[in-house]
Amino acid sequence: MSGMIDLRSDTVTRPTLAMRQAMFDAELGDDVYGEDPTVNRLEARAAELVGKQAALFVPTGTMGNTIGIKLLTTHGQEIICESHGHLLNYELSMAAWFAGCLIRPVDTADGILTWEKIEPYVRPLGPHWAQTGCIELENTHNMAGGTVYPLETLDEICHEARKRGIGVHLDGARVFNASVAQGVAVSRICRDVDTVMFCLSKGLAAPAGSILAGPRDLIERGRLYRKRLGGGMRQAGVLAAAGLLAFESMIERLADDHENARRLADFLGSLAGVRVVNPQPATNIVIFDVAETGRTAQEVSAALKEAGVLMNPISRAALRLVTHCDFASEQIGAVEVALAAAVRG
Ligand code: TLP
Repeated sequence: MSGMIDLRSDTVTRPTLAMRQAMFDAELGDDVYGEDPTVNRLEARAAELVGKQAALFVPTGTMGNTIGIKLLTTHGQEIICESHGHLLNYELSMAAWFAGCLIRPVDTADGILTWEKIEPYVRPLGPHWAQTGCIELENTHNMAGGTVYPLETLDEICHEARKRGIGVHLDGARVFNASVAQGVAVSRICRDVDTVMFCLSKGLAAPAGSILAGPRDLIERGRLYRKRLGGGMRQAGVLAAAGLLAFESMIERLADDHENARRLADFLGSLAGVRVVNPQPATNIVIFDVAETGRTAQEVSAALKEAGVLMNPISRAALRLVTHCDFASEQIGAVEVALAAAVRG
């Protein structure tokens, strides 16, 4: 919202001027015929970045996850997913609706699954059980506070899953944040997963669009699912142009967002009654609990709004703040003043 400091999400980022110019100049065609040169370039570059054979431009992260899960499962199977995962909690049960699968949630303290935690939930088909169809991982993990998978943990999960013929889908909505935080290429993070979705419209600041990438045969089937879901976007090159520019100009600067999140987490930790769930944020998300202040998260959010700062409550006790390119370090002082007053009541 204009005039406000908006920390509700990195989805609120607007395209840069250079992106708008690139959108204006984009060479276009009908993408349902495969004839939009800008979409074709975006898909090729995206596949290269994540180290997969092929990529598909989809309108949203939700559609990318929906198709990714569909490609790795058959009706009546189970999907292993961390219990605070986006797939389970924020995607209108698309895994059930479209893929016909049940999500088997696994609890963790920090959003990061390990093979040790997953293994007890892996099921063969039996007289009482649905078979595990795939494992879904979220990196970074949104509701755990932008936490990042250690590479060895990812590698072990993928290795054990592959041995058992179970696919792994990565919800990498913010995988570029993970890559910058770890100082490793996105292709290394995605090396052993079967399919990966990432968003152009979050920290990378494109106006819309996500990518689903994986083996060529799966992505070709995915193209048909995209059409079924109403995602054939015709001259989508206007959007793809912004995505292509995002790859060049918006990735390295994510480190600034991480630094701003760390500074805000430090400040929150100094406020009486506030417990920061992730006191050392690895990326751009901070979750904090205000129960001890005697105020609800909704009350704190409303008080912040009065002071010109937007943050979303994510439960009765907790709020989430997300830093991004439309939030500058010069604005941290104003946010701190608003936070101190809002939690004091
Ligand atoms: N996340 C949004 C909300 O839906 C919560 C946000 O503000 O963070 N995977 C992950 C990990 C996400 O965080 C999101 C969006 C998605 C998938 C879905 O992307 P879209 O909104 O493009 O469908």
